[in-house]
Amino acid sequence: SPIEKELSENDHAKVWNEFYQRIKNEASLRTLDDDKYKITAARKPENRNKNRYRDVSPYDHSRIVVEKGDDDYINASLVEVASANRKYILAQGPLEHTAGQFWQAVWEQQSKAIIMLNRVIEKETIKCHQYWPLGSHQDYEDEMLFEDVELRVSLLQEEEYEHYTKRLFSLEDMETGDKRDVTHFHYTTWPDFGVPSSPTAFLNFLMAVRETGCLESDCGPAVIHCSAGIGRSGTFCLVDSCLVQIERERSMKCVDIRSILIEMRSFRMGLIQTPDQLRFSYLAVIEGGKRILSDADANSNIKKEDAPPTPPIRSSSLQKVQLPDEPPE
Ligand code: PTR
Ligand code: PTR
Ligand code: PTR
Repeated sequence: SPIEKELSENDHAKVWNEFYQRIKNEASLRTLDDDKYKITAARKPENRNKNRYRDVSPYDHSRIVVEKGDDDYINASLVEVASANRKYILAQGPLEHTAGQFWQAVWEQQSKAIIMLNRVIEKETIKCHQYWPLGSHQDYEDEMLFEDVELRVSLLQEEEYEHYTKRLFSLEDMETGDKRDVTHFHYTTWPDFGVPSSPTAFLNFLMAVRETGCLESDCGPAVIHCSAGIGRSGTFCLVDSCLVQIERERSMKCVDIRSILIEMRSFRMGLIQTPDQLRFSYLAVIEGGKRILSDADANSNIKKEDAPPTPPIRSSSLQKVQLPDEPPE
């Protein structure tokens, strides 16, 4: 396929760096000096301390506007890939004082899942606020209140796998009593400015995310974040969108990784931060594409027996029951 050819040519000539720079330049030719790509909300004095990094801001045209309260700003962007019929919300890792707005965005946008691709501490630095409850099995509370937006987040369930942890939260609007479940998919072994340990490890994660339906267009867009919400988050969305195209075309011939990345970069800056993350995207699209096409093949003959799902390393269910005389666990 053309993408395998491009991968091996770039490998052979050792030109990933140049290849990546060219895509970046092409994307910035679009966004530079074009009035459509203004960044004003992020730079307002009252919003400056809501950005984790000074150089990573949402464009006005695609920023997520928070409806509730007077403060509508959050460092998050709606990224639309029309050719794959996908929408994603890419966000920075919440800061302590923006965690309420973050959950409010999840609530208002009707997201079914949050996909987190970083760890709270990386290279001995805090890269994201601990914005969800850790649960009583770790001697922590199993719920958190965000008074500024009147939301309660409760941890109901947790399953730990080799490369990720899956959690189930209940999100409650304390004003109305309405509740909704939100799944947390937390990939725990992807270093910043790096790549996952293998395409297979990443694809297993992506397939687990897809299985819940949270990336489909019949619910709100999933919220995807890392620390800045551009490098790892961009890689995740690029691979997913390319795989949607392969599924639809039933072929790897038509997928154009470059132009999808350029399209995505017009909704949020900086998506994919290193040449190696771009190369990894090719590897994952190729391996994932082959999996999808061979599954489709097998299904058209005889119904292939499903491989048994990998059991979690650790799993716990937290039932919060109201027992007036019992201290909480
Ligand atoms: N900003 C540079 C880049 O984009 O590659 C360099 C950089 C690399 C900055 C790593 C920070 C890095 O991670 P940490 O903040 O954890 O040292
Ligand atoms: N200026 C920051 C830096 O270079 O360290 C911004 C930044 C941080 C950019 C992390 C990307 C980062 O990676 P990710 O988007 O994967 O969290
Ligand atoms: N990590 C980056 C840095 O500090 O160098 C932050 C950054 C983010 C830089 C986006 C540039 C960005 O846009 P682009 O990737 O298109 O150059």
